[in-house]
Formats: sequence, C-alpha cells, structure tokens
Amino acid sequence: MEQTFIMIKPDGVQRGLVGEIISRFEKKGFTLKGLKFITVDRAFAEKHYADLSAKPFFNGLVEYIISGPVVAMVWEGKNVVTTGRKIIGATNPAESAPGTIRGDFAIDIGRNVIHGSDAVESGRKEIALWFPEGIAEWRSSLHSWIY
Ligand code: 3AN
Repeated sequence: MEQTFIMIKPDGVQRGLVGEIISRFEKKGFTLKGLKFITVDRAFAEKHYADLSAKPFFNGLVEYIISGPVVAMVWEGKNVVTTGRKIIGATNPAESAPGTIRGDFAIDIGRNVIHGSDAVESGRKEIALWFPEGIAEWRSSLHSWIY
C-alpha cells in the first residue's frame, strides 16, 4: 500500500492545528503508520529540503523548519501521495482552495503549516530520512470498510 511523509511545520504546531490536521487524514480513511514530535537541526533540515537548495527562499525555509518542534508522520492508503496533497492544498495559500488545510488555515507561502511528499519516490526517501528506525507494521481493522 502506498505511503507518504506528512509533516506539520512549526507554525502548525504552535497554532494548535495538530489535532485538526491529523483528524482530516484519519476521517478520509488513511492509516497513521508513524508519528513523532521532533525538533530538527539545520543539517537535517537542509537534507530534507536539498532539492530546493538553489532557491532564494532556501535559508528562510530552513530557519522556519528548525524554529520549533514539528510533527513528522507516515500515512498510508490508496493514492495517499496525490490525495494527501489535495487535502493539503496548493503550496501558496493564496491559491489553495477553501476546504484544504492551507486554504483554511494559512495565508503566507512562507508559513504554510504542512508538508506532504510530492511523489511516491520522494515519499520513500523522506520516510527513510525521518524514520531511519523504520515503522511498525499493522493493519487497521477498518480496512475492509474503506476498501
Ligand atoms: P510543497 O511544500 O507544496 O511541495 P515546494 O516543495 O515547492 O512546495 O516548496 C517547499 C516549501 O518551500 C513550501 N512548503 C514552502 O514552505 C516553501 N516555499 C516554496 N516556495 C516559496 C516561496 N516562493 N517563498 C517562500 N517559501 C517558499
């Protein structure tokens, strides 16, 4: 089953949006497979955002991510990468539709509350980076009601 890496960024944690965000993924029917509350250092954040290292906003982005604890998660389900990004909404909250997480809770692109992997392969890489210890295997008893 497909997996994705989802991170509630420091602003989402500080603003008390953790429960709301987890709830949206749970209610959709996705399965929570890993979760940790963690503050990362600069080197780790630079690794996570390595693909964006040439961008003018890279340093600000790294500062933002290391500014406080984040909630790192693995969610599983059919098409969870694509559907998860629909639940999250467009990168720029000015363009994310109402009903999406960013559309409902964010205004500024530099404080957009949440990260979600953009492809299955980057999801795999991000899960390996954030959960090097691996994640527990289990199957929700709701499975047959969702699929
Ligand atoms: P997404 O998070 O929707 O996959 P990316 O990968 O293009 O979007 O960007 C990663 C993160 O970089 C965004 N979540 C946002 O926090 C930040 N970011 C992207 N574009 C900008 C920008 N123009 N100015 C400031 N931060 C940006």
